[in-house]
Amino acid sequence: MITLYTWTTPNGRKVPIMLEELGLEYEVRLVNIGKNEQFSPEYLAISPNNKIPAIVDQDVDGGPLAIFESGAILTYLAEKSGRFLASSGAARYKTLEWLHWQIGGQGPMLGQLGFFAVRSSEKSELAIKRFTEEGERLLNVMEKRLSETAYLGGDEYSIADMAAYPWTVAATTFLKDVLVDSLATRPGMKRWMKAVGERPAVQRGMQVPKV
Ligand SMILES: N[C@@H](CCC(=O)N[C@@H](CS)C(=O)NCC(=O)O)C(=O)O
Repeated sequence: MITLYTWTTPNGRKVPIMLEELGLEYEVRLVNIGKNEQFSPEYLAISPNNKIPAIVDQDVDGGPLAIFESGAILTYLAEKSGRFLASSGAARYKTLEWLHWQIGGQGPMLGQLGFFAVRSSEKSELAIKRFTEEGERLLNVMEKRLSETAYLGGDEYSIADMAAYPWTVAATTFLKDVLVDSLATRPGMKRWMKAVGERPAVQRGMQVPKV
């Protein structure tokens, strides 16, 4: 059994998508980051960086294994199951490349844009300009890739797509007034959004957690 610690944010939805794709049994523990529950000593023992998501896999030789950072969790689950990440060769490293692009680029930059342009009551023109430009640049990088390949890692749907999907949804919904016309001007991304968004496991994962 896997325990998933999560909340209703794009980072929080990557792992439930993977767990749904794999059909693994899991239980959800809510970590309400709006109430600072990510700073509780119990949660910090599992996720020392005080962010969601995290998992605890009970079924591991030597005792339960706690993992934080969504990219590490997705890689762990892919290797545990042998699915959604090639075991070697170029396909493996292309998938890891785009997974790390998402974790280090798309997620944090769109997250900062959301903070400065939408959530913050104080509006810093410079910060909004910086993160809007960076957000647009990253979506253009993604568009170029998806105009050449079916999925981010290549021909196959993978953990890189699972990481990028919830943030691309955020770019086209929560951030729609900032990143205007995200999909209208990006046909590769539009096609990919449809293909990924139509997967039943993605639809179920995007509903987790229910609050
Ligand atoms: N690189 C981390 C980012 C996780 C992250 O930023 N989580 C946010 C929610 S989307 C969070 O827990 N924020 C709480 C806080 O900053 O205190 C990952 O991919 O897991």
